[in-house]
This record gives sequence, C-alpha cells and structure tokens, in this order.
Amino acid sequence: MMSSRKGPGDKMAVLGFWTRLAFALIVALLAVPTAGRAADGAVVTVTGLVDKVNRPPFDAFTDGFFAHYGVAFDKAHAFSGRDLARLGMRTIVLSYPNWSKPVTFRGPRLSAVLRAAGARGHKISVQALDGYFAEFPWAFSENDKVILAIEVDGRPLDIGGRGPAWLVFPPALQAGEGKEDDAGLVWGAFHIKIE
Ligand SMILES: Nc1nc2c(c(=O)[nH]1)N[C@H]1C(S)=C(S)[C@@H](COP(=O)(O)O)O[C@H]1N2
Ligand SMILES: [Mo]
Repeated sequence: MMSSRKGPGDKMAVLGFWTRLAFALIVALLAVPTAGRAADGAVVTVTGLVDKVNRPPFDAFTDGFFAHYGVAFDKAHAFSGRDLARLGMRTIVLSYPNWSKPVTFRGPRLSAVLRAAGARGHKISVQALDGYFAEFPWAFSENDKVILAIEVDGRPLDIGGRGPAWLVFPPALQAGEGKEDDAGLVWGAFHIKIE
C-alpha cells in the first residue's frame, strides 16, 4: 500500500529495511572471500626452500599438473595474479633481434616474489607449462632488473599465450654465452623451484 503518512506500518517498513540490509551485508561478507578465492587461484607457485608457506604440501591427486612433471614438494607459496600485482608492478621494455618489435613488460620483481615467499637458496629453476625451464644462481634473482611479467603491452598474459608469467630481464644479465639470446626468458612460467 502506498502512503506518505507516518505510522506504525512505516516503522515496521524501516525495521524491515535495516534487517534486510544487515542480512545483505552478512551475505556479502560471506560471499566475497569465497568468490575472491575461486577467482584467485595460483598462477605461479614457488616451491622448495621457502619459509612463508601458504598452501598444503604436494599431493599427487590435487597437484596433478606438478605430478605430470614429476615435481613434488613439502613447502610452497602460491601466488595468484592479484598477489603478484600487489608486489609492485615494474616496467621493462625489451627488444631482441628475433622479435618483431620492442615489447613492454609489467610485473613484480623476481626478488619481490621470492621475498614474499620467504625463499632462500643457491639455485632457482623457472619452469614453464610446456616443460621448458631455465636455471639461475641465487644472485641473479637479486638483480632489480629481473621481472616476473604478468602483463605485456598493456594486456594481462594468458594461458594459451605466453602466460601465466614471463620471466624477463635485459640481455646483458644473461650469464655465459649467447648474450643476445632470449633463451632465459621463460614464458608460460608457472613454477619456481628453490634449491
Ligand atoms: N616456455 C618456454 N619458454 C621459452 C622457450 C620455450 O621453448 N618454452 N624457449 C626459450 C628460447 S630458447 C628462446 S630463444 C626464447 C624464444 O622462444 P620462442 O621462439 O619459443 O618464442 O624463449 C625462451 N623461453
Ligand atoms: Mo633459443
């Protein structure tokens, strides 16, 4: 019934409003973290010598893709794309002779990722979805110019493209032979093993 008159009926309506608002808030508070988790699964997992563990140890069933590559671990820190973005996005523009154009990469420093995982070791292996991996001495990861890119030319990296992450750094940092080569630039990176 429509009425502008103030009376007991309106009081009930007001009470009803606040009750419904309270319920809506409770539902939202319960739903948001769940939705966040569902949309926020790991894209990059740091395993091995890590101190800040945020996920269970390797399980052959749950971790089917790790199992596929014979990867097993007790301690690991998993990062969602959002987690990685929160570590501070850096920008690096790279061009290689075999690339058609300069490419702008954005993502956190590898050092920030490893710090967030509480990682510490002597060797780092960055492994990609296709099984490709590159190994680096620990000191390499401490260089500010080494970025774990999650965005390229203003677009998020995709699985099926070069995502979920692309390890990038200036050619001069490439150790040993093939300094002009981009062999260490692991695209499709999903796993960083610390030994
Ligand atoms: N995931 C993944 N990353 C990779 C490679 C690869 O085969 N798989 N090849 C490396 C090598 S040897 C080079 S030269 C560059 C370019 O590889 P592409 O030709 O496959 O783009 O990526 C590097 N990163
Ligand atoms: Mo290569």
